Amino acid sequence: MIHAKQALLREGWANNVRIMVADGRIAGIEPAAKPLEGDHRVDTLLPGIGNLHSHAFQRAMAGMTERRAAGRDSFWSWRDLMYRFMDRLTPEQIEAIAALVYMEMLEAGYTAVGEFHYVHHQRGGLPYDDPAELTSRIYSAAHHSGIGLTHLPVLYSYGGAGKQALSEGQQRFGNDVDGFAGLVSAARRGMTPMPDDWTLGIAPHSLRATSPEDLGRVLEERTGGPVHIHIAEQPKEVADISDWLGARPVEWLLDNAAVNANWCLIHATHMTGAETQAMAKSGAIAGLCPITEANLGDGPFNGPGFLDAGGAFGIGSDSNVNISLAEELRTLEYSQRLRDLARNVMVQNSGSVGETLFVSAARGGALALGRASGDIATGLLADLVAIDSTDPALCALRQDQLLDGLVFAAKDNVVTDVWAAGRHMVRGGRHNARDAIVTSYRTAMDSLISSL
Ligand code: NGQ
Ligand code: ZN
Repeated sequence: MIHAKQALLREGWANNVRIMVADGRIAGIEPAAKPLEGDHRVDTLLPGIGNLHSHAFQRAMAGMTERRAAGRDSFWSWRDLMYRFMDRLTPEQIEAIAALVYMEMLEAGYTAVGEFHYVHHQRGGLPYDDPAELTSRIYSAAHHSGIGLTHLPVLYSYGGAGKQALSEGQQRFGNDVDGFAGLVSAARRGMTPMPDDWTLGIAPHSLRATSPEDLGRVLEERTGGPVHIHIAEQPKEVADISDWLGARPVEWLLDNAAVNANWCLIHATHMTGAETQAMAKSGAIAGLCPITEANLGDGPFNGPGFLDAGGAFGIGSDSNVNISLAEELRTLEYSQRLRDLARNVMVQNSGSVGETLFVSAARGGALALGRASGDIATGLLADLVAIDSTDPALCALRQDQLLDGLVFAAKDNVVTDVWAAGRHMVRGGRHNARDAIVTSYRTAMDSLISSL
């Protein structure tokens, strides 16, 4: 049992709340209750947020691509460096990095992650003896960390729009539709002994890395679970897809696939007004990754247009250059303010920006991850985050200002406790297995750096 001085329930704030947890789910909620002996007592309880988009391995190159070379650096020059970095990674290193990443996510208040997993093969493109070797490594890391996993094996068949061959740097990603089907089956088998709250989806990497025929086949063969795809992140991608398919990426996808609330469109940065409205109407979740989008120079999302059309969104840490839930939400709002020369943009009509962002991202993230969570409500998974409202950054705030404080004024160290499907992984702001995970990570980094 958990007792919270205050909790943000589906219906809104409540005081002195006891939460019953059984089999990883919220079994009962009792407001205006006294704590009983044995209860785990926290200050403020919030729904946990699902981080809907991660490439875990990229965490280990954070800080390595922020140095200007001659000429103009761009998303595409960053991508070349990322390919070179990725090329040497061993399965052991990939596991150690992912464990660190998932631990950091939990400590930041994320309770689940959508791992958009596309490094499948050995250097040069030869499959491992077990073609799902690297999927197993992600599973081990996630299991060790306790995070809720939505695993998204990626179909990456071509090097660029128009079925270009994979480049040298992309050999480790490549699968045709049959290879991909084998990988998904293996990923499904591998998930059997894993926690019940885990889910499997699929992820055609992007329109440029697949083809209309291949995409049609994988969608036909899919047996459920969410579908994630990168889309319209960069102007060049929009131009390449338009030249090839005769329509802009979001426009093409909405016209050619049965896009609905099982879909998560990652980035969706460069859309026309009409695309923005059509995407919102489709029910697809916008998978926004504001820190990475800023880091890579992608551009700001059309927040006001999407919200006006009733669109749903969640957040992802994507390249994992910095894992911070509050900063992710803050960057989203600030990107809008900087573009629009306005304040308090990501909320329709009136109300708290921080609370709106937090609640929307919790619900949108759960939808995108195919996870029965996103609120504190009976029957949902016990994905819960406790923060300390007595922290100096928050102590002067009223209840209805608290999440504005969390998003705009506090550091992630206000997070005290985190439960993922009832697994109590963070206490006193520290992950239970922090020391072991950090030690393995350092060992992995030593071996990696000496191999470069
Ligand atoms: C990714 N990153 O999948 O990690 C991509 C780059 C690619 C972003 N789109 C890789 N931010 O495009 O091949
Ligand atoms: Zn991505």
